[in-house]
Formats: sequence, C-alpha cells, structure tokens
Amino acid sequence: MHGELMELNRTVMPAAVTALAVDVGRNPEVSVLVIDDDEFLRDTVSRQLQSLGIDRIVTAADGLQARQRLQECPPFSVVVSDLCLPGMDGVELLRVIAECQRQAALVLMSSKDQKVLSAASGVARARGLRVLGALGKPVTRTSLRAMLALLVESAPAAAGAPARASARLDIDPDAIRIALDRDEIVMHAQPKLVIASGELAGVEMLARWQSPLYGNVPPDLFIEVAERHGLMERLTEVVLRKSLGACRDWSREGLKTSVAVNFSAGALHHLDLPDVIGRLLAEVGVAPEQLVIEITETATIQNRLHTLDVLTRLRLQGIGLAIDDFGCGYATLQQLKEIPFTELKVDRSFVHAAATDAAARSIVENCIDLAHELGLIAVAEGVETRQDWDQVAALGCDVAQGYYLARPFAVDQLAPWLARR
Ligand code: G
Ligand code: MN
Repeated sequence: MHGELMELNRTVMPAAVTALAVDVGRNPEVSVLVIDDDEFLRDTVSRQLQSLGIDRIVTAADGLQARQRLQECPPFSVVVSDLCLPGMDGVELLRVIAECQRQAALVLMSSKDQKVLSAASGVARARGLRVLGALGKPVTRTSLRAMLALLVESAPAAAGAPARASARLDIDPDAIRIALDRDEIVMHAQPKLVIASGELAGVEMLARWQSPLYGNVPPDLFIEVAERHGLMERLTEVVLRKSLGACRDWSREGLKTSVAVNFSAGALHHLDLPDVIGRLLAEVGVAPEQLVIEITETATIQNRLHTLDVLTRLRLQGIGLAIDDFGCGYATLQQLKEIPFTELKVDRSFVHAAATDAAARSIVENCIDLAHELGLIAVAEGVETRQDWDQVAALGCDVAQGYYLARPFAVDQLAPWLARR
C-alpha cells in the first residue's frame, strides 16, 4: 500500500549490511520519508535505504499524502523527495517541510536538469532547511549512501548554537578598546594541507574575541564595529603580532610553516602598512616568506591606486598574497590580473557543493584552472567531508583547508594535531 509505514526487521539483514549501517548511519535512529508519485521508484529507493540499514521508512505518493505524513508522523531525519508531484509542486512542498519538520535534512530528486535542482536547493536553504544534496534519476544506492554519510558529517554543531548571520549584537566600540587593552583577542589556527603529499601547507590564523561581556564574538561582528570606529589599525597590529608570534614559536619547536592572516579592505588604505609589517617581521623574527596576507572584497576599496601600491610593496618584500573567498566576494578578474597574488582560495560555498552539484563543480574546476594559468596556488576552503577532499583532489587543486582536516584550534594544538595524523 502507498504511504504505508514499513517497519523493516533489522535481524534479517545480513551482517555486512548491518556493519555498513554503523558506518553510514552511526545514528541508529535515522528515519526517512520518501516522496514520489512513481510506485516503482518509491519501492526502489525504500529498498536501497533498507539495505543501507535504515529501519524506519515512510512513503508518500503525492503532495497531500506528503503533507499528512509531515504533520502526523514523528520527526524524520531525512526527507527524500521528488520535485514534481501531483497535488503540490516541489517548492510548495519545501514550505510545508519547513513548517512541519524543520529538523529534517533534504535529498531532492528530479528528472529535470541540474539547474532546477540547484535552484530548488537554494529555495530550501533560504527556508532554513538543510539540504544534503540533489539526485538525478535514476537514484543509485551509492549516491543515497553518500547523502546519508553527509547527514552525520555535516550535522550542525549543537542544537541552539547561535546562527552566524542572525547574531546581531550591538557591540560597544569602547568594549573593543577595552578588549584590546585587556588582551582578550585570541588567535586560533586552522591548518592547510598539500593534497598530493599530505604535508602541512601553512596555517590560517583566525581571530576570536573571548569577551566576558558578550561571550565568544565571531570576527565578522567585531571587525565591522572596529572598522567603523577607527580601531582597525590597533586590531590589525594585535592580530599580526600574535600570528607571527605563533609562527616563531612553532619554528622554535622545529615546525617551520607559514601563517595566513585575514586583512580587511580598510587596513589596506594605509600607505605605511608595508613598513609597519616589515618592522614587525624583523622584531618578531619571522621571514617575510612565512607570512601570507588574505584579502577579500578588494572591490570595496575606494582608493585602487593605494591598494595596488601597498599590495605590490608587500609582495616585493616576499610576503604572500591570497585572494580569499574567490567566486563570492567582489573581486574581479581585472584585480586578479593587476594584483600580484600568490594564492587563490576558492570559496567554501562552491567547494562543499561540488561533490553533488555539477554547476558548483564546474566553477571549482574553472577557478583551479584559472589559478594555475596565472601561476597561483589553488586552495580549496571549506573541505568538510572525505567526498569534498576527493572531489577537489580530482579537479587538480593544490591545497585543502576545512573541517574535514581540522576545525580551527588553539595555537598549542598544532604539534599534537600533526603528531596524531
Ligand atoms: O573568509 P575566510 O575564508 O577567511 O573564513 C574563515 C572562516 O571559515 C572561519 O570562521 C572558519 O572557522 C570557517 N571555516 C573553516 N573551515 C570551514 C569549513 O570546512 N566549513 C565551514 N562552513 N566553515 C569553515
Ligand atoms: Mn581567510
């Protein structure tokens, strides 16, 4: 019967399948709603899920049934759904899912082209739903398995964790002044690896403000306030000094690597920046080749000539220049041609989508090729899963960074992390 609750008996499953279930599911409570008007497809997908160790599978044959299941059934972990259904179109269905079962992760299926699937994924994300991926038809067991693996790997850190974009703190600039005085800005480190060899390629340094008043403040919040209130110069110096200090300490432990520091557009206005950095390098005792400056949003810089001047002088000193979040920021190809970059970092939104979305994959591939044509090192940021790693490796990327390798950690964790690998 359509839409019937199929309680599958785990005990009759062969041992190999059960082992796989542990591998894929890790969470024995995975439940799936399969929505498709084609009975054959429903059965096939259900059987494939069953062979992947999923115990609770519910099916629905049309929009109305789907709505009913979503309203009446206990929370599903995953909804696998066709985009074209009798009685309700796919986008309408996404709204119902968002209303009734926001916790469910989505796998979209369609015989329509990949662009439609991508657009629908975008709609789902805009509604706050987590999209594991989009599958063309016919759906294979391997692709389903990959999606379910993502369910575990990309699970949100913790329920109730503050959402990045919605965190609208009204930060008092005086609090930032005090934070600088009290030394509350801490640098965390996120390693990058050379894909071909697995060697350490360098470390990106990320600022964290551990405020007794606001808690842990992400940089995108306090940097904006610092910029508006003329505190950027001090902040930049603190960030640089600490990052270079970490680099020197690692060198002393026998770990010679480079540190990458993020620079705001505003910081690049100051014509004396190359001198300031040169003095700091000498003072701390780090070679210019061990510093990389990462830049985003170069287009918002009003004074293009100043910026070009500053960046060229930094490069002449031997400092590396990375163009950050490439593909998503405001950087233009013109700037890529003009500024002597050494590294191109492909934005994580493309990297993470590349494994399942052909358009994203082709963007990543083209960014990597472009980097190579211009003699730059191609870096994939936001490598979150094994699949992401394999994908960027297959596309010829040089260096990877992201949660799959390591989340940003305290500076003293670099040596233990390397030892564990
Ligand atoms: O803009 P930039 O690329 O410098 O952003 C760095 C930010 O990206 C840091 O806040 C860091 O915690 C975050 N980050 C690092 N690796 C990953 C990843 O694999 N996935 C996601 N979503 N964020 C990441
Ligand atoms: Mn960066």
